[in-house]
Formats: sequence, C-alpha cells, structure tokens
Amino acid sequence: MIDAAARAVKPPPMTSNRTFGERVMRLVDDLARHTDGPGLTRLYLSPAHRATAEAVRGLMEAAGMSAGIDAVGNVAGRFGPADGPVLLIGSHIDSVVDAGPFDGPLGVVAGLVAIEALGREGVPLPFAIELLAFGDEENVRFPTNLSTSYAVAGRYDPAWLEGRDADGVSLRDALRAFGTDPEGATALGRDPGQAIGYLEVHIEQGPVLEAENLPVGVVSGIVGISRARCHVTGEAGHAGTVPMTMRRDALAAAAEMIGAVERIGARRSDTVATVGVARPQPGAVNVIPARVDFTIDARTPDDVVRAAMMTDIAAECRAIAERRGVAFGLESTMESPATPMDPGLTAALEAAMAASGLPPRRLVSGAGHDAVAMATLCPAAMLFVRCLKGISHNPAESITAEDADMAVRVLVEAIKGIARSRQGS
Ligand code: HGY
Ligand code: MN
Ligand code: MN
Repeated sequence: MIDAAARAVKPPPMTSNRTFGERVMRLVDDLARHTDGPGLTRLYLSPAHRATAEAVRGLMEAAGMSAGIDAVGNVAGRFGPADGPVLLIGSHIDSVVDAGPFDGPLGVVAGLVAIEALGREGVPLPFAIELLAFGDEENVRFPTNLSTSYAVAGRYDPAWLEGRDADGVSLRDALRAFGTDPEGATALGRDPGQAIGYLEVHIEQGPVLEAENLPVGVVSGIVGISRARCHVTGEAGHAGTVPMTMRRDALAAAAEMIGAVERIGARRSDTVATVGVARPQPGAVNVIPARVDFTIDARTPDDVVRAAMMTDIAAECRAIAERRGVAFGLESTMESPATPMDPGLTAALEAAMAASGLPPRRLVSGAGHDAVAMATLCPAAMLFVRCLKGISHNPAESITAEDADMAVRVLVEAIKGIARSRQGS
C-alpha cells in the first residue's frame, strides 16, 4: 500500500506565481470532473471514485510522496521516512448525490498543497506526513459508517463487507470490482504508537464563519449521529373504490411519522432530525400505497439526548402505526458517537491562526467527518473553512481562493508548530 522506499524527490515548483488558494481551487475543480452523475456524484467504489483516486495518487507522487490505493479504496501518500512517527492529514473524496465540489476534496487538496509547500521549503520535520483520501465518509451507498477511515484506525468491522447497496451489490463484491482484495480491509490499521495526530481541513457546511466574517475556525467537537431505516406496511387498494375509513394507507401513515420526526427533532436547539429518503410502493397514482421505506438521521452533541430522541421517535411512530392499523419496523444503520476534538492539536491550529492574525473561533460540527474515526486512533483536530451561505451537499457549495489560501497557510503553520513542540523548541 505504501511503497517501501520513501522517495525524497522535491515536489514541483509552483507552476506560476499562483497562491496556495489558486492552486487549491484549480485542483478541486480538476477532481470535480470525475463524476458518475447526476451533477457531481461520486459514490464509494464507483467508476468516478476510482478515477478520482488515481488522480489523487498521481498528485501525491508528483509532490514527492510514495502513494498507493489500499484494500478499501483509500489513497494514502507518505511524505518523509517510511517508518517512525507520522502526522496524518486527510479527508474524503466520495460525495453525496449531486454534491458540491469542496465537501471532502478540499481537505485532501489543502493537505497536498501544504505538503508541497513544506517540501519546497525543505522544512526539517521530526515526523513523516501521511496524506489520506478516504472513500466512504458519506455512507450513501452502503449501510456503513466511515468504513475506510475506521480501516486506517484499525477498527474495520468485517461484517460491513456483507452490506449491500440499492442494487443488491455487496461491499465485498464492490471492492473486488474496484480492484482491491476485501480480505485486506482489517489489516490497514496504523500503529497508534507512531500516529502523532490527525488534522482535517473541511468546509464548515454552516453559516457561522460567514456571518462573523471569519475565513477559518476550529472544531470543538463533532455531533453524534443515529441513522435508521424504517418500513411501513399497509395494504394496496384501488384509489377510487376503497372508502377512506377502510384504508391502511402506508404513505399517509409515513407522512404522519415523518412529521413526528421533524417535531421531535425541533424540540431542542441542539438537536436535528431529518428524513432524507422516502420510497412509497407501488408508486402509482391510482393505487393506495402498500409500503413506504424511509430513513431517519438524528444528531446532537450529547449522546444521552440523542438516544432519548431516537426512543421518542420510535415510540411515536409505533403509536401512529397502531392507530392506523399498519405495520412499522425500524432498524438502526448507524450509531456514531459525539466526538470532542483534541485540545492540544486544536491549540496548535489556533496558534497558527493567531500567527496569521486571526482571532480564535471554535465551532461544533453538525456534520460527521472522518475525524470521528481517526480520533479512535490518535488525537484529532479540524480546521473549518468559510463557505458561501453555509451551503453544502448542493452544487452551489463554494469557497473563495483567499479562504483556501488562508486554510493552507494555517495548516502549514500548524504543522511547523507541532514540529517545534516535538523538537522541544
Ligand atoms: O452526513 C454527514 O454529516 C456527512 O456529510 N457525511
Ligand atoms: Mn464531508
Ligand atoms: Mn458530506
């Protein structure tokens, strides 16, 4: 996965007097061309994911890293010695459906540009840097949770390989079709004794930094996430002949349940609950729906509150099902814990921000990130970058080259600060 000999070639000079930010924007734009459609859609292990992984590997190698694609589809590039202490930097290159270009790739590209800069400067580092492009952060295709970053953290659950996508393809078969050996998935864990920390640059995906006119901020913690698949089963019937009082309409029941999810999610200012997918069957204009499958995504910074919210949602759905004479089933598909970021690494990011004349600003992340998985391996911290109107998971997602430039400068300065602290200076 990582070539044995770490090649110490110098990365290419900046091709013009481009700023870090301009290079980041150009590279993100280049990677955005790899899509399976609609729009920018790059699901885990898809052809577009493969093409993007190959492109990232090429960029890593051009920057002087030894790079490879591992058994679960991560791209991993190593800058510096092949053994010994290592600082991990990364984010994901998979996307949601019809996504924006920055959610994930910004963190990979910012890491690359920072490593290129450190290579050009010839900064002596007391550790290697490993750049990672994870492949399954969005968990859209398979019922997994951050499977490829958990693989790097040494916590890959082999049961995930049996999970199937909407077409019935198992994760095991998808990995084989991608060109990897799924049996290697559980052997990717990095040595916790050598992993000195993990840094991730990511768009905020929220409106706070823009509202406060700040280019970047640091993440205090990442919310916990519960996800579930729900199944409502009623009875198909003729839309014209079955009296309203004699129906077991699965879609009308699901609609009431979806309203309950929204109402319960809105009870507190620190909770959210979303039904992102609802599929009625048979889906004909003149047939009373027999079945609806829908999803729940519930989040809070407090795991006790989250468990209580899911209990209330399930109880309310069961009561609605009982009253309407339909069957209801709920299966959990994700339980991701609320994850505080490492104080030491967060302070290193804040010191780097201060060195760039920026005030400290800490934010809770309402989005999940690979940092949740990486925090089980080593200290983890995140740098958020302002994005236009907080828009994300949307083609309108955008950032400025100036903010991208600031993010790379803060990342470079933070890496130097971590190096200084390890050298005792
Ligand atoms: O759903 C999330 O929070 C992330 O975008 N995967
Ligand atoms: Mn993301
Ligand atoms: Mn996302």
